[in-house]
Amino acid sequence: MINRLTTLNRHIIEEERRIPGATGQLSDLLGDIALACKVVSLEVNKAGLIDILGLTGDENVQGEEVKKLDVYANETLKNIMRIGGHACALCSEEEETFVPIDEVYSDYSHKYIVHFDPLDGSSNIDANISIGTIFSIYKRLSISGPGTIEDCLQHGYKQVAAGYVVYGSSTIMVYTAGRGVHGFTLDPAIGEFFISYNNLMIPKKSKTYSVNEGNYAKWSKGMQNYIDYLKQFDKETGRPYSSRYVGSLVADFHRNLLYGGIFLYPADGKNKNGKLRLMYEANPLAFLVEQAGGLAIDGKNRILDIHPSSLHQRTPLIIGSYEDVLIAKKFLEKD
Ligand code: AHM
Ligand code: MG
Repeated sequence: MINRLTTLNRHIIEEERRIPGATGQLSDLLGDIALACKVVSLEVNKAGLIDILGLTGDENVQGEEVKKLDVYANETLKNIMRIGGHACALCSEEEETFVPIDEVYSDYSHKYIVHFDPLDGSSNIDANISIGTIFSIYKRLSISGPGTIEDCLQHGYKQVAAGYVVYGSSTIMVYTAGRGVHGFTLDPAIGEFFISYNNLMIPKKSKTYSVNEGNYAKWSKGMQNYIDYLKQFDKETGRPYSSRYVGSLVADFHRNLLYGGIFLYPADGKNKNGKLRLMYEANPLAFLVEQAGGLAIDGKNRILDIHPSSLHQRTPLIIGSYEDVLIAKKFLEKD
């Protein structure tokens, strides 16, 4: 039974309290991320007004530079986490390399590494389509000082927490700290996230697939055969499937998490490793989906087991309902 008045902060603190020896730093860090996303949410909601109010060009009415939303989101997350003092390195899809943070900024032991995609699906902003922020948290390996590249390049299975915020018809934050997946909806009037989903589980089998089918001609035979299979009539296996593709990973993933579904961004003739990023997109969503009883693979292997060799590494991503991903794997393994 959910207590409807449970706020995100209270939930995070109660979750961490159950871990022996926990210091509360992870709770604080998740709180910092939530705060940054509230700021971003406010700005996302104002995005459409920029043209109407004549705020285009280089300066807004206060004489401040009007920043592109993805740059704004990146800076907001970086600044809030730097001041928060719990991270020793920040890795962003918008930065060329990781941003090391010195202990000088912190009264705490700044023991975490955070990877984030500040504004995923940003090409959708002008069309008022849902976009999102994705984050992933690791413990540092080094003992002290600013984080190192080795701290930043850890396997996905080492994540201690991950989540996303979707800026849609409402703003929703979904996170896991390794004990289930929980979702919270922002009440914009008071600026609080309230629990809306406790222990989310993704349906084991679905009737929906999400893929950019315009790439069909560039796919492998196995991938083409799988999508053809989903479109054939077969009552027993629930085919044909419906197709749903927003083109914002967070939005497609969130819908599939709630209703069941399989999302695919495979390798193709042009993009040998697919399009999506292992550290900023695939790993955090893979951690979430596994916690929710689903599966995430690159076609053959589990996403969380992939050895990362660079921060911006790409990977094919097949993610969603457990049984659907297993069926896709059978097709893709034949390639
Ligand atoms: P981005 O991080 O530059 O926004 O790109 C990632 C986005 C995902 O949100 C989405 O799933 C995918 O790119 C869509 O790609 P495509 O337009 O090729 O279908
Ligand atoms: Mg992205």
